[in-house]
Amino acid sequence: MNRRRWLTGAVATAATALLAACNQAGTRLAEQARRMGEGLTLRSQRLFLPPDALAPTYSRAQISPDFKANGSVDPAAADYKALKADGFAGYRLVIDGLVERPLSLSLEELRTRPAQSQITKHDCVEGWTSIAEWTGVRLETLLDEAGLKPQARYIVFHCFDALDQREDGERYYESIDLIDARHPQTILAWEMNGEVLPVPHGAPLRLRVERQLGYKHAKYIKRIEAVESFAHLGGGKGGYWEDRGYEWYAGI
Ligand SMILES: Nc1nc2c(c(=O)[nH]1)N[C@H]1C(S)=C(S)[C@@H](COP(=O)(O)O)O[C@H]1N2
Ligand SMILES: [Mo]
Repeated sequence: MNRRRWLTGAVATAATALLAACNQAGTRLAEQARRMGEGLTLRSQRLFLPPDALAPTYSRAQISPDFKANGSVDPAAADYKALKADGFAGYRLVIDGLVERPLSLSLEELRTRPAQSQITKHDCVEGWTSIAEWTGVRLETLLDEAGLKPQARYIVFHCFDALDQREDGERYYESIDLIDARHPQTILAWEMNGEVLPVPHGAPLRLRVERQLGYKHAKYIKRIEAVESFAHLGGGKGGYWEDRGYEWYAGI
């Protein structure tokens, strides 16, 4: 009897402590659950989808007449404005970090690489979608030209724009793993719907990473860096919005 009472009491105490811990750490638990959810999405997509599984593509007739421009639509940064004033003639895409041969390519040079076009649906976390045709070079083509070092695990995109439009504001950045970087639909696009990529949509060069949500599709790309870890960049979470709570893996 004593033993049973002691046990009941012990269980009750443990339950109370657990509840208190739960209440106190409610947000922490929610955060862990979110992380687990993200891990599950990443792992299940990586497990069940072949690395090359393609995002759906659409017909020209399905292209949205009014593709929304979102986030930065006209970067105020001085370096960007100077390049824009000149029609991006002085633009150079830098590819460096953990590569054997760092690259610096003008738009003209980029256009000599094999280009591909794809008509895909853009899916923004804010709840809208739009379809457009994108043309550019596969990211893999450029990464192979630069030659990834064996330690390279992620590809980081450094952008010209700061969302607060301040010169010293934190510039947008994003990162993806090598599976998405080498995916056949992952391209650096310089054309949208057969026209030169417009400034609101990321001129002169933007990423299309078709199996992930809109915020992963870095616009206004200035530099591409191969890294082993993104812990040292920005807030350490791998992207501008990730540093503010969004998931790093935004698989659709
Ligand atoms: N450099 C940069 N890239 C960015 C953003 C941004 O603000 N800056 N916004 C992201 C978000 S949230 C979305 S939905 C898409 C919007 O692309 P769009 O303007 O072509 O619709 O760009 C993404 N890439
Ligand atoms: Mo978005």
